[in-house]
Amino acid sequence: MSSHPTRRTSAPPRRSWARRAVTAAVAAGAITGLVVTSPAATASPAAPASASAFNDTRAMDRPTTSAFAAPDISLANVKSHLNQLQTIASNNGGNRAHGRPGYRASIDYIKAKLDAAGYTTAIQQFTANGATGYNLTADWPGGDPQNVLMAGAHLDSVNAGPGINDNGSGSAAILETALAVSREGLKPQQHLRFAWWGAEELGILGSRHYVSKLPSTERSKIDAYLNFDMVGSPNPGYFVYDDDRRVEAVFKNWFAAKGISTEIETEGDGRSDHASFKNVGITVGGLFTGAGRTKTAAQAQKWGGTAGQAFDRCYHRACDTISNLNDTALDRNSDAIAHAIWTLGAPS
Ligand code: DTR
Ligand code: ZN
Ligand code: CA
Ligand code: ZN
Repeated sequence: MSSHPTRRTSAPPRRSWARRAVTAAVAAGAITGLVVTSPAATASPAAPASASAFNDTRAMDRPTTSAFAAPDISLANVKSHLNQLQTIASNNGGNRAHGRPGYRASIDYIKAKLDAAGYTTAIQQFTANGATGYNLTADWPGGDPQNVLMAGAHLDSVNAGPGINDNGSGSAAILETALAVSREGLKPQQHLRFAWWGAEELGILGSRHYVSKLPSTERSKIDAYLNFDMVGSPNPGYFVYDDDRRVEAVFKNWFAAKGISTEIETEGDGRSDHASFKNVGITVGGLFTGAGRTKTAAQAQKWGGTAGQAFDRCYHRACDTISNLNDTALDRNSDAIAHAIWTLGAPS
């Protein structure tokens, strides 16, 4: 989506936990995060039931060790989902756009995977530009219903093409992360909710509809919304949303531990579904590998790739196909997403 929706003028009230957590995190030098590969592996007493991951600073200070690391997200599995989305587009007029059969088929593919993995799924319908749109939510049973961690990605493409990087990449990465939660039998403190949005390319309409229909009592339960829109660009950059220092640190520290430098996402405001949540005062974060902007020489020096060329030369074009990906970037971002879910979800 390239337009910029109107944004709130007054900064919405920030959660007190965010200030406490940021203070603690900054004092600790960095958030290393608590992650666990399975409930049995939890090596420490569970945090008090009332403490959510966001205000249990002990969890955030605990070192990330192999006993707590999120599982590796299989690049092969992520690409298998992307091959399915490519096939869906190829079988439905070449795209997965809002109002077209390829979009609904994409929703049905993802929903079936999540139903089989034990998620509680729901499809929310809405109308945009005279056509029916669909949002898919998937709740992982358990966790504190008063403290929800959301991760989302828009599933629609533009009409021009299959939208494999934009945004099959984000959709497939969070799908495989959700399936990993199920395979690991994760028991997070937070209640986990994953979401796939419709009609983002028309102006973040699906996520805007979802938030507009969410009662304020439900909105207040969402501790953070993490957005993943284009995470496998062929000439990739590594950008981290800079809306919340604590959430940003979870991502930045993960990349730094792998020797990968990141930049803050500067053009992101209003440019994707996180804006729907930020506009109502919900903490947001996310990752991005770049769209139509050109990679500078300095960026090519640190990230590789081609200076003077767009991060994604096929952005919003028919050539945004299964071959329009950088596997290393897709794999790294998929693993970073899992790390964030395990860390911010703070297994109990
Ligand atoms: N809005 C996305 C592409 C996009 C452009 N800039 C940003 C920044 C952060 C996230 C996404 C984007 C789209 O075309 O779907
Ligand atoms: Zn787009
Ligand atoms: Ca991986
Ligand atoms: Zn997008």
